[in-house]
Amino acid sequence: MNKAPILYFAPQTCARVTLTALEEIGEPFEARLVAFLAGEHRKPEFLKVNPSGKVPALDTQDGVIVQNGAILSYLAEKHPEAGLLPVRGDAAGRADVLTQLFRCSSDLHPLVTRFVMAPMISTEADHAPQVREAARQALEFQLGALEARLSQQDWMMPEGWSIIDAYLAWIWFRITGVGFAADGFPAIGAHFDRASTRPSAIAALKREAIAEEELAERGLQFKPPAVTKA
Ligand SMILES: N[C@@H](CCC(=O)N[C@@H](CS)C(=O)NCC(=O)O)C(=O)O
Repeated sequence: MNKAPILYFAPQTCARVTLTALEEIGEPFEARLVAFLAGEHRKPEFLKVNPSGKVPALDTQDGVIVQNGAILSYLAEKHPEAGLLPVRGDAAGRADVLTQLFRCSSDLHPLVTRFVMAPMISTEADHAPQVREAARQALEFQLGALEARLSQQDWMMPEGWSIIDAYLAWIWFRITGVGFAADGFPAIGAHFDRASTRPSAIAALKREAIAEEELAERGLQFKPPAVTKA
């Protein structure tokens, strides 16, 4: 019998995208909480799973897979019936799918980190407002292209919903949660609302809520660090 995959995750993080993918697949899996505020992501047991000390990490029958983009590509290939990514017949078409996926994981995610975690990016605490403002400007620029795209089509890929939509929804949740102004991006806002009604998205949030309860009981609930102007 195949072993059920174990997803190492933390609520509110980008592991939500993998969680959504696993819910979309609908097969049994274990969601194992990594409590950042207890430093569990730097403990030897977790570093054996992912030496980078980051979530998501997915322990599968083929070994541990890390990096959201790699995990999502792996799951899409293993479970074609789940339709996580569009299937394209040619190299350029497949590259186009990966381009949109990497936009989220490689262009936008690092900006999300700077915007949300600004006080932890510079060694100088009072640089946080400048770090956040630079990230805000870069996000505004990058999201402009996606706003134009989503003004023309409901989902990131023309074929319909894909896990890339869950990725963008997580990005939107994260940045608007700490004050990114949504006004200039009505198509992305509407996309977020659509993506959030998907049963897999709702199921992922339920799993996160259970983890949040556990963290609250342990006094380890994460709140993004405040940025105060000097
Ligand atoms: N490039 C990685 C980034 C993963 C990542 O940054 N995860 C964050 C949560 S959103 C994390 O685990 N941060 C903890 C740390 O970096 O110490 C991926 O796409 O999987």
